[in-house]
Amino acid sequence: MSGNEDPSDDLKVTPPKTWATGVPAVAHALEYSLGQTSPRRTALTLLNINQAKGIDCPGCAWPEPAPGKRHLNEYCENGAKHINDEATSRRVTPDFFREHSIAELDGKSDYWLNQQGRLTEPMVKRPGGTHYEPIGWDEALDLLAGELKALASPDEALFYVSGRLSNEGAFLLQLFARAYGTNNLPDCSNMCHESSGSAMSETLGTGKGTVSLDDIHNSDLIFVVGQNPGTNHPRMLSALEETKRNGGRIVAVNTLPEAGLNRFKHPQRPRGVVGRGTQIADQFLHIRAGGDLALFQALNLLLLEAEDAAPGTVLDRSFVERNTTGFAEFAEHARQLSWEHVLEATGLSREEIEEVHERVLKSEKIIVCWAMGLTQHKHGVPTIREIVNFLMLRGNIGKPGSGACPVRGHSNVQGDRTMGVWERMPQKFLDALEKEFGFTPPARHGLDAVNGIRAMYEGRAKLFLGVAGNFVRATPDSAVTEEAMRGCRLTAHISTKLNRSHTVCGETALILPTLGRSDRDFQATGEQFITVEDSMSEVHASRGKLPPASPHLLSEVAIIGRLAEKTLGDMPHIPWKEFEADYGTIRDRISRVVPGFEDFNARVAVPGGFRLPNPPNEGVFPTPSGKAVFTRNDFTMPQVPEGHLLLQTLRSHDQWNTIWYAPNDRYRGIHNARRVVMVNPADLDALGVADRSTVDLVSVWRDGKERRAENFTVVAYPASRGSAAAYYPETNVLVPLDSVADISNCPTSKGVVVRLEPAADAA
Ligand SMILES: Nc1nc2c(c(=O)[nH]1)N[C@H]1C(S)=C(S)[C@@H](COP(=O)(O)OP(=O)(O)OC[C@H]3O[C@@H](n4cnc5c(=O)[nH]c(N)nc54)[C@H](O)[C@@H]3O)O[C@H]1N2
Ligand SMILES: Nc1nc2c(c(=O)[nH]1)N[C@H]1C(S)=C(S)[C@@H](COP(=O)(O)OP(=O)(O)OC[C@H]3O[C@@H](n4cnc5c(=O)[nH]c(N)nc54)[C@H](O)[C@@H]3O)O[C@H]1N2
Ligand code: SF4
Ligand SMILES: [Mo]
Repeated sequence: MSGNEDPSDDLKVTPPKTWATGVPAVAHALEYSLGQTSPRRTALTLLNINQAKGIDCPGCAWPEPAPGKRHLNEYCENGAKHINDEATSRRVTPDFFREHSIAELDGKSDYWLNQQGRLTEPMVKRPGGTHYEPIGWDEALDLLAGELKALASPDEALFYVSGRLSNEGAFLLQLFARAYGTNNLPDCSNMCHESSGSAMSETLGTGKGTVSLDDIHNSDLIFVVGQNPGTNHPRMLSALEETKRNGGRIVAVNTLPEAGLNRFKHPQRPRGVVGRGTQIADQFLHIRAGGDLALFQALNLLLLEAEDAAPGTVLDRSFVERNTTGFAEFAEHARQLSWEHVLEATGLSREEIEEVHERVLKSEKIIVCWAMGLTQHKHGVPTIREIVNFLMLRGNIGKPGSGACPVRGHSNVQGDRTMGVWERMPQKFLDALEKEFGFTPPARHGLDAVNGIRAMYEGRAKLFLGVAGNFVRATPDSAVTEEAMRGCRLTAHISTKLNRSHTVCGETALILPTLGRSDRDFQATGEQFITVEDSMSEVHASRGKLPPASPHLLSEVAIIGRLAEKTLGDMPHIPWKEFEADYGTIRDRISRVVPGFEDFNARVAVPGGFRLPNPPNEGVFPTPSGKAVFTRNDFTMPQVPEGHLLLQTLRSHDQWNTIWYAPNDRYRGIHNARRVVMVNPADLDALGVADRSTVDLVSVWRDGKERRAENFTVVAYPASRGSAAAYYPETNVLVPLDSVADISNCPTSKGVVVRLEPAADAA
């Protein structure tokens, strides 16, 4: 496919696949990689990806097996595509920006922007300018520092971080923001696993999962809820295959019958190439959108009743008594659940739920994994709290083979939080920063992503610096966000590739191009490596292997450090230059500020790195009471008016978040198109909408404002009744900024009430 043209919109639909991965997947990855760069560079990235001395996959946060147990090809199709999208030989030069005005670039698709290649030199758009122009690093950072110093208050600036940033970069960015005077550190987690963090911190005293890869392999029963691992965490399927080999069972809960939850063919095993593969899910619950709270409430009720019938045999009384509070209140509340409500909310039969219950009773070691299908609902936090209740009832926290497993998205999204990128870091962390660096960080909480957009929209925030993401496309209510960004005095992005956040920009705008994971990183004291933390709290090194994409690139650490120095001068005394010259000196500071990182440099030098302590696994629950907390969660389910559907906005197989690589979603049988909405045929009948007709998606929200995404082709698809699915970011325009999850403030990207209207030009 040519990099300069959008693939044509020529929808072809084939039956959804019933198995995932295998040889075709490897072929697809190679095809994309070779379209981006040479066979030699492709081989270099692929042989190094996820190896102990190699490059940490810049894709998702799924962990690698221990060093001795790694396969020579320890990557999946999407990891391979992802790293070679970064290792591309294509380049965006100053000439490119001379040829294309910003308005022209803004008219291009996300695909086109990404396909232009790696950014090579810093660029500026001056006030009133129509084009980006080249600018030297010093001048660019002086300009940015000057604007930061000119703000009336540090709280007028926002520092957005996405989970691609390294631990070292993230630590420096939060240090800079706090030394400058603000906790305005919105991050991609705000739109991702924030609901998991809120629910787990309250109940277990930690926002992180309690499970290791060994636990996954050795569990009796694993729930995979609201997650599409075949596309989004493909190597998780190898882990689940091992669970099955060890005799474990899998229950998948989803609104779509995702291919990876069904049969899996391991691409690196002969059986995966020619055989039928492994049946992953032993039971599939085709749940209604947002029905998961009701499902776990029902399972909890069944456990309480089973304990009544055979006292002392079902619940782990000793765990409950020793480690938890609130059991009696929880149990009393749980017993009031109405089965009628459960069946309505879940769309499941009582027999299906009882079958799951029987599996639970037979299993000592249980894990629940989940992702965006839970977190991005209005009641995401209570749903996850109810899952914690479920796990605690049978003592499945802190026991090998069991636990809570929020499966993270970006490769270092968990690490960025550990490093202090959060608008609400606890006072203890701020105190440790103060002790180490000798300044007092601001105590008032900062702005998260949604509140940050509001602040820009209302003129309370005027300067936006984004690192390693694409804020304009990742955020809800695109029209509002775009206006908010355009209203800023200055927007700046530290990025590897061109994206919409560069074309929707403030009065002044900066593109600050940087090294990616695959690039070698040379500094004054020699070659550097960075570190990351995966979804299971394993911290390890990542070393780039390719020559930098351009001689003009600076590392993220260098850009942040130089900007900090220019903004803060020598007040406070933070040795930014020393940090840039030797990243080991940053790790020394981290080891003194962040608990669990003691002796960081020595421990990360060991191949495979180290695992951070996980308090619940040691029987420690850092909640105010020192105990894990049972919660009472009121039954609730999405309310969808007659004639409407609950839309989820999700990822296709050929995309990485806001960037799509090809207009295909192979496992779901969607080819050559992205403006597609998948709806159950029975719902189409009821709504009088024809399969393959063209519709506008119109979202309905209490502000009465019309939000419309035009010209989507309807595809009859086995989505659960009452729901619809369409790809993000095209559908972000439909997600109202005020439509957020209770408590976590995460946009409800999986719960948008829409109606389908015949498209104007189709009528
Ligand atoms: N290839 C690829 N890999 C990725 C990414 C990518 O864009 N591309 N993104 C990364 C990131 S940042 C993240 S956060 C993860 C996201 O990983 P996922 O959470 O798997 O991503 P989504 O595509 O949003 O899929 C949500 C899943 O939840 C299901 N679902 C939706 N609503 C409900 C519900 O109400 N109940 C239940 N039970 N299921 C529901 C959907 O059908 C779908 O299977 O992936 C990471 N990995
Ligand atoms: N409607 C809807 N909205 C969603 C979601 C959804 O499911 N539905 N999901 C949400 C979720 S889970 C997430 S995590 C967010 C994702 O939001 P983001 O993380 O902000 O978006 P990405 O698409 O991952 O960012 C891609 C850009 O990162 C830059 N980049 C890539 N690698 C590097 C690097 O090594 N260094 C630097 N400095 N830059 C780099 C490139 O310029 C690239 O264009 O979107 C959220 N938005
Ligand atoms: S599963 Fe995730 S981390 Fe592993 S290779 Fe695939 S994209 Fe990379
Ligand atoms: Mo994410």
